[in-house]
Amino acid sequence: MSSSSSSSVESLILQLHEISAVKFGNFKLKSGISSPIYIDLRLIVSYPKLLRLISDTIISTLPSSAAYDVICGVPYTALPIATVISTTTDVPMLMRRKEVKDYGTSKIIEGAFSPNQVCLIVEDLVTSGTSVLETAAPLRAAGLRVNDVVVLIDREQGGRENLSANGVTLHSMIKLSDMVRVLKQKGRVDEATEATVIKFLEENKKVAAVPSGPAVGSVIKRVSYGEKAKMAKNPTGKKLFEIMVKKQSNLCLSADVNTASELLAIADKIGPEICMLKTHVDILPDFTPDFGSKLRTIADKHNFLIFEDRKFADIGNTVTMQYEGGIFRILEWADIVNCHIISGPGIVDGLKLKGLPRGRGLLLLAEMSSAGNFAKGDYTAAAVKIAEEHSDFVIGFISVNPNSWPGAPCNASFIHATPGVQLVKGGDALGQQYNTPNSVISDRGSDIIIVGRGIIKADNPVDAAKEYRLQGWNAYLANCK
Ligand code: S5P
Repeated sequence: MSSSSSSSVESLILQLHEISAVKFGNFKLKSGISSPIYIDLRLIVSYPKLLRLISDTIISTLPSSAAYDVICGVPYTALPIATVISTTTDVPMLMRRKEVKDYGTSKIIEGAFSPNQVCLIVEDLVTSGTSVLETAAPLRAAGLRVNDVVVLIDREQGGRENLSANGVTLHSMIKLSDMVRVLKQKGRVDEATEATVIKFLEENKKVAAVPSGPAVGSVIKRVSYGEKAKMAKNPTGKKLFEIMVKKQSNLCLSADVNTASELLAIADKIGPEICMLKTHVDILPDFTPDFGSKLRTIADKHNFLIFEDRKFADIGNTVTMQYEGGIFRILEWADIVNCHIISGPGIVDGLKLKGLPRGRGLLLLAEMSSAGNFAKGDYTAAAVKIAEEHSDFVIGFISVNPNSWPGAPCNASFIHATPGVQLVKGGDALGQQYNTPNSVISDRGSDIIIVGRGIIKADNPVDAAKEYRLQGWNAYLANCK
């Protein structure tokens, strides 16, 4: 770093201290740990000159290797910094939404860009790198390339390493240890405070790499998919876990498209990324009797299972006919179906009568993702009981938060598949509620993410599927050591 930039960094540190953006004491951080130093950069919007100095420092100290076409600030504190950099350098800016309300009409990334452009992420403070990764994911899913992030302050708690593991190079203007040294040199803090902060940084060099994961130390160690495969009693359940291990994918595509031909085309394109493909055949106007065998051929080619999301709900006798007969003949081609338990255990007996001899598997809807649904508490517990009584046929559950179930996690041979997944939290206009892949796999203890519109409606569904797959798999690995 040149002496002029190091003196501007020094002046930056002093000014941040003057406006109380840096405080010393005892503070509880988002991750749960207590810290002797606290940084709050939200205040900088009230100091335009300082905001300009931050932006100028960033621009002048970024190495030329960090070339970029657009910039994107991590919401919310870094947005004004990114805006000033953009207006100063004339490099266009993008904005990433934190929440998406209605997926049909709004996008996660706002602004004009073209695929393969390089996007520089701007962040105010990095601890573990969580927020940066949460911004990199939707940018990458939209087809942009993310190689670098520039951050005003690096807390030096594993962010650099975690980001690097995800292909992002961290450029920091100020390291926390340098900051406290400068403040000590300039007489702003005493020796004891400096020592406490340095000791804290030494002792907390690593914060979990997982985006928005549980606090360090509270990660629930999970049974690996390989172990689960060995424990599974049903051949389809076993096969599903084996495919997940082989393909390193816990992604299920919910192929909710308008026609059978579109479905077959997307199954072939996304097939390499998924362990399972979920269908709603009753929405396909061009369904023909050979649909099942065509989809089977694609499933065998790419090694994924077919899950018809039929949500049977009738009495045992009726569902045997619905499963086997009609124009769809689901039993012929679907490896897995699901059912509600509203009608009692007889529904499982009925489906099992037809499915078990064919080696098929069943998922019980133990919870639902939609707002105000009634599948909770005793209802969920009843689903677990029925599953345990039929573990030769029931392979697991449609669940939303299995870690919250009493006695969780229940019998590890069961699979948990969770719908309502998008790269950002939010929902649609009709009650659907979304959680992120990491929160579903890591915090909520599920095994499979079921993603529909997050992939189907993406500008580039293949890129989006790759991103979901990576996020789902990394979340699994982070919990499975
Ligand atoms: O509780 C549920 C159960 C299911 S199977 N909530 C759901 O959303 N689903 C299904 O998952 C739903 O029918 C749809 O096919 C998919 C979610 O699609 P997305 O577009 O919202 O990701």
